[in-house]
Amino acid sequence: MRTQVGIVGAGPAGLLLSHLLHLQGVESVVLEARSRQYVEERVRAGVLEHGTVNTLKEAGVGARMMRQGLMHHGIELQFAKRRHRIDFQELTGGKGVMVYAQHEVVKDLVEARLAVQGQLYYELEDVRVSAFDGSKPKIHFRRDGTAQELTCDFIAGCDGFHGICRPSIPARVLNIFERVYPFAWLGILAQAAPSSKELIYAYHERGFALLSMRSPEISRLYIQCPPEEDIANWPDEKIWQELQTRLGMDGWKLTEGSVLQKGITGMRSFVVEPMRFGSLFLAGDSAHIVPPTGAKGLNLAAADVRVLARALAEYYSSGKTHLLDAYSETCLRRVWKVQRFSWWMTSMLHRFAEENPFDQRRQLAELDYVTSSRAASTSLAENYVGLPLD
Ligand code: RFL
Ligand code: PHB
Repeated sequence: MRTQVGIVGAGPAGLLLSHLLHLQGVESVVLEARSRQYVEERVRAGVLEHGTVNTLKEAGVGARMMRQGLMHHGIELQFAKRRHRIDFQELTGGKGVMVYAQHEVVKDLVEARLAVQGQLYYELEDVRVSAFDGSKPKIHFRRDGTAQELTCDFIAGCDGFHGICRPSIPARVLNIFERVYPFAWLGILAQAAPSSKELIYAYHERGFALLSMRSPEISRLYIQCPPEEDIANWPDEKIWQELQTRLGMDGWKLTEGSVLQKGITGMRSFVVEPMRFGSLFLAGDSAHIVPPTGAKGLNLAAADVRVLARALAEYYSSGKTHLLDAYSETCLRRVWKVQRFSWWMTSMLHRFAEENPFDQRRQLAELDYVTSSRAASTSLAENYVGLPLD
């Protein structure tokens, strides 16, 4: 097999890249290890930045999102038994975010690729990349037990944090920046009408909690828990009780319902530099991870592939490589600002094992400042709805 751009991974980064390339007349093949059903049902992110929404709309894959997604113009920060609204619309000149599940974005992109006979291959084994320091890189894999090869001009490593592309680059040329947090999130998806119109980020003495949602019937809720926690120790009743304690207010109770799905996710900040080696370009979670507190991972993946699609289109139309050469630097400028925001939100809202009463007072003062100063609220709002894309 041969194509122009070989894409490893059919998550949001790989699929959006393939679609954006198609719109600009560049051919690609997407190679995925898991099944289509698994990828389309994987419960993950839910908040799309203003710019991500526009990217999807402009690319012609936003119709269902615009019908079924929930447009939000603010969030609530809860601490010391009070809620404070951050009004995005007012603070950012009318911007907001879209609450629309990542797996729905994935379904929309798969449909758009298949509608034009886009080449997506699932359930591949032993995916490997080679010769990406030369001019004819290859992706090797087994399909239905048969070894195959894809020859391409470029490889896009969109295979997530645990993928094979990043580890294929010689370690000596990579710089890794990392912070692992001493806590995790226990998340549930519940058949329960969201108890609030907007997301609630709560700082509580027992730990962070988040109320989010997927639809008018489905709630998505998280609580901070120890990183080594076993989900078996958390029967549904105990989860609801902890959510009620952390999110509850006088005269306000969370609506409960049956738990459809639950899981625990560790929290880390991670960046690899550079995001390119030879003809292999890393995009999305394969190059960086943020803790979910800022709702940024999917948005950062979308921002990377926008830059990459434009650079590849420029190369194929003019032969110029300046945008490809600038890819890593262009992306990393945004990546680090988003890392800063995600780290800051995480540090402000969670309880840390090693903290002392000084740190707790400082966190409360920070929340008080953020919710009472227009300058500080504006900073949160402009980061949350998304920094400008170009
Ligand atoms: P993905 O989605 O991990 O996709 C990578 C794909 O590559 C495949 N793969 C391989 N394919 C072929 N060969 C191999 N050897 C392969 N190895 C792996 C995988 O099967 C997969 O299909 O990465 P991508 O595309 O970069 O997308 C990144 C996002 O998924 C991620 O950043 C977000 O989900 C993070 N995130 C959130 N981001 C937001 O913007 N807003 C949110 O509200 C938000 N909430 C979250 C989140 C992530 C969470 N978890 C579970 C990590 C909430 C949670 C709980
Ligand atoms: C979610 O709905 O899954 C979600 C929302 C906001 C976050 C993280 C996750 O910060």
